[in-house]
Amino acid sequence: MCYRGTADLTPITSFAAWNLLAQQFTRPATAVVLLLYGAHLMSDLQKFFLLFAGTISVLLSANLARADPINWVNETNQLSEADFVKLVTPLSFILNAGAITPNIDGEVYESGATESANANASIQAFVGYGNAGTNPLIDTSWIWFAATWYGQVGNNDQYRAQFTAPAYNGTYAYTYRFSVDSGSTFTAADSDGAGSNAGLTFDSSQLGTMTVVNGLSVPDSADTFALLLIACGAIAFRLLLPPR
Ligand SMILES: [Ca+2]
Ligand SMILES: [Ca+2]
Ligand SMILES: [Ca+2]
Repeated sequence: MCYRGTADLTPITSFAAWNLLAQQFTRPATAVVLLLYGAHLMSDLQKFFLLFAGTISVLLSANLARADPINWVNETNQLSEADFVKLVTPLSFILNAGAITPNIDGEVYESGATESANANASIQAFVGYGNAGTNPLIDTSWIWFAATWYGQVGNNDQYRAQFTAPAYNGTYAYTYRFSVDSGSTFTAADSDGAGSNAGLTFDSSQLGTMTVVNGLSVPDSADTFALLLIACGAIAFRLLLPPR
């Protein structure tokens, strides 16, 4: 039996239900549970507690708050900076907490790599979101989801992705990032174009806006913060918590 909740410990029957309330990453059986949380919550560590069943190790570490570092190359004019990247559509949407987003499309142009009418194996695309007003180039709490090649738009390659909305009401920023060197480096996209082509810069104020409703309220203070994670299997969570 798995549980989630705060005081009531409402039982849930599957991780699919839990997944509606938190980003869940399936891990191999017997893996440890990793609770990943934003660095801004470190001082509130004592506010968390975990309930779990089965043989699970729980690790809480500041180091775990950070995903694998992303090597951003915006405004470097390195060859590996994508020539042109853009969050195309939509630029905003409203949805329920835990719902699946609309299709989100982005485009990339890299000279010699994207022109042909197919995907280029060295190009990777991800769509991600973070708290409104944050900059994905410096905010490691952003959560990213792989996108798939969707089609050819002139010389550009178009990518498409969806993801599960977070549990907390509020506004979030989202955008694309692209790699033209098989994931070694990434170029962040914005809605009016970024990359190494002339006149393009990445602007964290030109991102998509996702508004989440009918979900959990943002805690007013650390004192009102309660249980967020209960696990009953070999899983790892990453919780994205809006700023207070
Ligand atoms: Ca380039
Ligand atoms: Ca192509
Ligand atoms: Ca721009």
